[in-house]
Amino acid sequence: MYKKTDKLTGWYLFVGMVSLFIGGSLGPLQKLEHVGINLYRALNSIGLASYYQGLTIHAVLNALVWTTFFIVGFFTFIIPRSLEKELVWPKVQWLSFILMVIGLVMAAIPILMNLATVLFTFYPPLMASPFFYIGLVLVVVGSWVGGYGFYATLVSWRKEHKGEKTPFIALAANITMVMWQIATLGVATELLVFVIPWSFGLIEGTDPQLNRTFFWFTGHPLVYFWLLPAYISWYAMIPKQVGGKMFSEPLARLVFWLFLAMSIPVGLHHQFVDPGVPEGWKVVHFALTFGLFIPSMITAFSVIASMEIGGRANGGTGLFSWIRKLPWGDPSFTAQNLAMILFAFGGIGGLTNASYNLNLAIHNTMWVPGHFHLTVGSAVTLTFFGITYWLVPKLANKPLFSRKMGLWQAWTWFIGMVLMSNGLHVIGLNFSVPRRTMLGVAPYASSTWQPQLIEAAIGGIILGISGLLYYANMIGTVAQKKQLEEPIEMPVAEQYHEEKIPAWLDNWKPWFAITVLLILVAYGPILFDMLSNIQLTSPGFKPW
Ligand code: HAS
Ligand code: CU
Repeated sequence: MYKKTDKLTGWYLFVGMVSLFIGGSLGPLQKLEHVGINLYRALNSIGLASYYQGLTIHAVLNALVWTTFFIVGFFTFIIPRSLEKELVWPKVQWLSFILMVIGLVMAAIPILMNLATVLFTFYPPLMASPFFYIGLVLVVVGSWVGGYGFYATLVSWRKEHKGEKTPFIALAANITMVMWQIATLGVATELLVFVIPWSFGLIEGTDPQLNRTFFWFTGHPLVYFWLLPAYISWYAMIPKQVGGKMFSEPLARLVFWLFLAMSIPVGLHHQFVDPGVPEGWKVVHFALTFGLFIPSMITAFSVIASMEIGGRANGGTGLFSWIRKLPWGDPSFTAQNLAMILFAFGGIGGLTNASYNLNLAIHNTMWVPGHFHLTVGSAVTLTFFGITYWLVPKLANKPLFSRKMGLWQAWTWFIGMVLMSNGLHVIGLNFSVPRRTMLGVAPYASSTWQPQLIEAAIGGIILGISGLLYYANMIGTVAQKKQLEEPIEMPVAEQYHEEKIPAWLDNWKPWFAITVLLILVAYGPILFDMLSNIQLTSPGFKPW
């Protein structure tokens, strides 16, 4: 069973991993540049024009491509298993993959030709080649098409299982996909209505403020699109891997519904310093962002409780000694647990960002890359690595090449990230050191920044080593001759208490209605206002 779609999952993972390899390789170079060691010159001969082109490649491939390919591939694997039913439209899933690959190639060519050095936020009035934007649109549309196949499978399952509650993993994955499809309407509007016609010269100017607002309509929920698949693993798979049980399934479902409802109407917390956005609306988004803190805290509580159940079942006692009884020799668990610990700090930093007045101190400083390397770079990426430590052996039908190497990888990622993010947070907060800047040649760069920049560079190099360990292990796994002796199954945790799932936690309608309502309240008036005062006046700029 699932043979055809498993192959597809393998392809998604392959493209995602290759992208991360290329994008990730540029990371240590950035950190070295900041301490005055410019290795970009060496790459000039192979066509890399600048630090900024490198930064665009780094962020587009890591944050947009690796994540999206991994997530759609992971869902292609977990949804059928959770429903115990093959995906109903396997050809549509393949179409999704093909569209995403065409989009990736289309976006990659202008980036590599230095025609799209606009970083991953592609803020107008920076103007890239239209093919860059069209490529991104195709990647998103491809992911939507994948989502249609998932919904069709879920609908068909529900018809066959009238009166039964949707299994948690399938429900959570579908909620994530629906959230993503609503969220991406923002960037779709930005690109299709404004930016693409403008980059083709069909309309003369664009409205940067309006475009940014549409961008962040998508940009914030994007981070939960990355995070929620990791949450699926933490909630529903990790408890099984540690010999525990899921603390409370109703609570877990509530969390996913809350993320559906609240991920989108908070985007203005990325625009606190934008002058064209009325203060009152910033306060609304600030308050909703703090509301969103609740499902994350429920997650922290539930996931730790589930692990505690496992630690105690393995003979652990005392207030904390059960932690020692967790399977620290298993790289899949260790990677994900270290990801959680880093996320606790990333999350606290997120709340700092969301606090309107504190944001004024850290916006556009190195603090922000410090924050998102703990979140997307750790909570998400290190969890995805942890998942691949069982998923790739399963797909390849071969044992993991080296558990030891996997453990070294997880710990070096953890140590590298602690050093790097600490350095970045400190200089961002204390000295307002700007992000996205070639500090190595900035005339205003101060020697007082050096200790933390060096700390961050050491962290970056350790992360580079960790990345090499990961890829060596993955290649070793796939390339070896050994076959699996015992089959690997997707870990699915049982419930701790045999709780009944209330009907309202398995019902799309009320949650969908709340989602639409919150978006209308938080974005309706402001978008109406911006559209009524639209100023399509800005020409495109290509400063690179
Ligand atoms: Fe963020 C900027 C606010 C979460 C990613 N964020 C960014 C950017 C990225 C990003 C990429 O309000 C930069 C965008 C750009 O280029 O400009 N963020 C938040 C808030 C949260 C948050 C309030 N961010 C994320 C996640 C991301 C992500 C998740 C990616 C996956 N972020 C902001 C704001 C900005 C921002 C502003 C704009 C800054 C500016 O001015 O530019 C919250 O969702 C965080 C809640 C999370 C927690 C942590 C819960 C802990 C858990 C683990 C517990 C388990 C443990 C294990 C500890 C409160 C669930 C224990 C172990 C044992 C062994 C027992
Ligand atoms: Cu955000």
